[in-house]
Amino acid sequence: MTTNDQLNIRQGLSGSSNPNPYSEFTEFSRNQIKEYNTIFKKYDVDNNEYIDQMELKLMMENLGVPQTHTSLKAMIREVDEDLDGMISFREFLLIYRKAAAGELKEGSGLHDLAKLTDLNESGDVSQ
Ligand SMILES: [Ca+2]
Ligand SMILES: [Ca+2]
Repeated sequence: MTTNDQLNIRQGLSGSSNPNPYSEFTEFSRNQIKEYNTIFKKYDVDNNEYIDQMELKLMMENLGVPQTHTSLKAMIREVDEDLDGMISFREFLLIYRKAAAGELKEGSGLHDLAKLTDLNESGDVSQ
């Protein structure tokens, strides 16, 4: 394998240009990914396929856990792998991956977000 191949593979894994959440996030069922997408779309108010800071603010208010400006920025930074300051659907799924792996701090914004939008096994919102 050449260095170039390895580079291509790495870009394929972390690139967001043509994400296929079903093959990347194999720990989630198709149903779960669909439900997460429904949640994502619900809060992507301007429909540009990114949740920006303002939309995240509204989302957290809607979930009953309003966040400060600083906290919103920190939440985005934690999953913003392409550093565009917004959360793509792929990055949105990272929140749930981190939550499942226990990587989110209890009481942090992302922890609350994942908990409040958690799905049960059939893929429905559990609350
Ligand atoms: Ca948006
Ligand atoms: Ca991003």
